[in-house]
Amino acid sequence: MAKCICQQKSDNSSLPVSYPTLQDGGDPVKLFQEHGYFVVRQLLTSEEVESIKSEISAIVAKWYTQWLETGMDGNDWETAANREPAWKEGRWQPASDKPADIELGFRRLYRMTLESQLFDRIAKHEKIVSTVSKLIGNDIKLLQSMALLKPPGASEKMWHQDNGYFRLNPSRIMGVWIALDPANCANGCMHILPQPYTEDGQFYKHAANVDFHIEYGMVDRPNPSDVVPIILNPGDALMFHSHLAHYTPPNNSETRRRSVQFHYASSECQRIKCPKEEGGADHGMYFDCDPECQEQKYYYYKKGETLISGRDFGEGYV
Ligand SMILES: O=C(O)CCC(=O)C(=O)O
Repeated sequence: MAKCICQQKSDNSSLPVSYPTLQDGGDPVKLFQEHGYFVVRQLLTSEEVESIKSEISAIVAKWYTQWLETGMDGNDWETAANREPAWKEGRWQPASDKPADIELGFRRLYRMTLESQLFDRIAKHEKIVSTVSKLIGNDIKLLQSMALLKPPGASEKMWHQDNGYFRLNPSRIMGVWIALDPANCANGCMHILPQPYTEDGQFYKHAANVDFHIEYGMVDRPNPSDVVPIILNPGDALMFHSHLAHYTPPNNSETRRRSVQFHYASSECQRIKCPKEEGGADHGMYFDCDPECQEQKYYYYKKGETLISGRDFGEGYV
């Protein structure tokens, strides 16, 4: 089987990859309809990137102190942070207690706009919202915000479609993934399977061990030769629709691959009803996330984090 371009080269510096890119005055709708994604170069300035990195360090330091004071259990990674790779054999094991080593122990921080005014401002950044509104309309909810820190040693993020998690309808939902460090094949850049955007986009089958949410992903991996690695510089962004299958490989390099990610949905989105709620079949330990059967546990996202613009439709909507 032909390999993904990342697997064909050992030197990541000059991969011959070009992307659909949103230039000034370009039409994001056309790019979505043709490719399902596009790149925006220098969406954030280097000052903005540096201030986000400092904010992340401050939040990690604050949370770490809180956790030391209040006791850390094995479950808080889902609500707040994913302590990987320093969470080993059921214990928190950073290289040392120095702030830099503590930060290298985290893979992901979650719901950042609730924690930080800076993240809230970036989520509402004029350059982002003006493009998002062309794609999903003017009534916009932020579903979730994340700092994806992917330190050396962090594992892969399985192939998945974001609406495989959200399970919202209509699928006017999209992700904005912004690099804070150079993101390349070696340190775990985003990999995507290009797919034109349609509102009734295809769902691939997802499955997981219900006890380990991070392993929730697509049952089948795409053909590597169809996969496009998205190599970005700090401040560059990938914008993609919520049915676009994507993945990040493990970080096998010595360098961090920090990024922030925001997911936006039309305020009109509602969660797709699960047949189980209506007395459907129980799939036991593993479950089948065909559109016909979704596990309630995965409806974390039924309420968005914050209203970005336009109307909030209230109860029953995101
Ligand atoms: O940045 C990563 O490692 C993965 C991000 C991602 O695909 C997600 O959180 O949905």
